[in-house]
Amino acid sequence: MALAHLLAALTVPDASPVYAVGSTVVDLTPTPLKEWAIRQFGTADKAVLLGSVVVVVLLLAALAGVVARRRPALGVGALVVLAGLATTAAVTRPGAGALDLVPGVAAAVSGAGVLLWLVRWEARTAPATDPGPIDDSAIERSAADQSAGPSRRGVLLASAGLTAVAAGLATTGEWMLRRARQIADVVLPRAADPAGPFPTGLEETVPGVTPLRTPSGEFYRIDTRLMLPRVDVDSWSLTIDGDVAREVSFTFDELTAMPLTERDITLTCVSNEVGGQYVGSARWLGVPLRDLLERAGIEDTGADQILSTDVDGMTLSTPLTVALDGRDSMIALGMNGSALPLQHGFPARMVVPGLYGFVSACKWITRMTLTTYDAEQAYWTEREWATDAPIRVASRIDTPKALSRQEAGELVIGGIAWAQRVGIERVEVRIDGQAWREAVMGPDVNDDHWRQWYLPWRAEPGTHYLACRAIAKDGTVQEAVRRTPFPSGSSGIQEIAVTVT
Ligand SMILES: Nc1nc2c(c(=O)[nH]1)N[C@H]1C(S)=C(S)[C@@H](COP(=O)(O)O)O[C@H]1N2
Ligand SMILES: [Mo]
Repeated sequence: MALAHLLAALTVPDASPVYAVGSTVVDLTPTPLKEWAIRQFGTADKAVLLGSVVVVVLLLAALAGVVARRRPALGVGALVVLAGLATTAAVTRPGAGALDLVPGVAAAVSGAGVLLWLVRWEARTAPATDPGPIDDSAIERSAADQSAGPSRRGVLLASAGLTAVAAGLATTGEWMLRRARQIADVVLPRAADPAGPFPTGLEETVPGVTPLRTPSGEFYRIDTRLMLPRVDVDSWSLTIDGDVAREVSFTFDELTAMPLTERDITLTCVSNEVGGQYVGSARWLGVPLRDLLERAGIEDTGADQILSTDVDGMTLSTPLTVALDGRDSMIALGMNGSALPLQHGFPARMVVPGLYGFVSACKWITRMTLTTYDAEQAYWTEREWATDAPIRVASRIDTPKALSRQEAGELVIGGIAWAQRVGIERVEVRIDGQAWREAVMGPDVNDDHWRQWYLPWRAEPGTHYLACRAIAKDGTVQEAVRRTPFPSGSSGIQEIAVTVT
């Protein structure tokens, strides 16, 4: 297993028996059990899972060893079956190639070899029933000792030595894998089309308001993965295929060599509830989607869908029109001045202003297939979510917090509002069901970016109900009708209660 882990580090990290079996366990675990594990172990869930895989494999291998002392063929067979299962887990991953066989096969061969060697060696140390005539020459005696095979102590030493070698191999492999995951040394060129200066946000003056730009470390994260993929940027590429004039592929270096666009864009998850946290704003740096599609040639395409595939075969659908209607759709390589963090899609992801993430923001993207919605369906489409899912006009109260206690006096009600593609004109606040009052607006970064707002409030003692609604630049008023996130995004007015004392 240790040798396989090291070989995986040198070839395909995900084909390491530990990772391959771990991922398969995750995939086969029923959702309720998965959620229980995430609640129980939090961010340690990954370590607990991988640790369990190692312990279970060691126990099973020990069992195979015990069996092998009496029936070597059976013991070795059990070990080969174990390695075979890990190999199967590795090669059945989407996108797996012939190289994925290497670690598992190496585990089978080296495991079987080592076990046979240990068993044979131990068999030869079995105490001789008839020591035979004792020679009186010391030299001859020591020679006889050797031909009788090694001592039990020798077998123990050999086992300890093997364990040490294995630990060394595994540690080296793990160290190499971690090193390969470090992406800090990816440096991106400047934008040919920069975003321009970024205004100072209200967070400087209105305590409790969401900052105008979300730091990458605080950006919400939504995806189906329990373990982040480890993408080797040197072998990664992005392919455009399907209904195009010519299939094209881009390496990371080829993408960074193209003219890059930089934009401040607010992303939103369709699962965001009214007043929820699944929304974030960042400065994205990337290649315009249109430039990439033009390289593939889409003049005569009959496609209406871009089917994006990530490194693990996860698919997201995006309407082709968003690449061509002039909005700043891009394949982003950078976020807030650095390469994409691993959890936000390193090395590349799609960013489309105005569409919920599940129909646009494919992280760890490797392929864009031009096709039709009739011909092929993406992951969430198969699960009955909407295919055409523009982000609804929405606003959120950040301060004061719902159900909080405040001291009577001069308070400030503040928050954010978004209407990507159109822009936010104004926000209105309703206190205790009275008439809507206009809030003071923060800087207008661009129409694809959220806007901060606040309203000074002289709070009298008692329980108060605060609500907000956004009005977009085209006059659209945030909808009051209550919708659940499924299937095309939540709607409704957020109203919170606060106690003033
Ligand atoms: N490969 C992949 N990309 C994905 C997802 C996913 O599960 N897998 N989730 C999508 C969803 S639902 C959203 S809202 C955005 C969230 O992006 P973030 O995690 O960077 O905020 O990523 C999208 N891209
Ligand atoms: Mo989402």
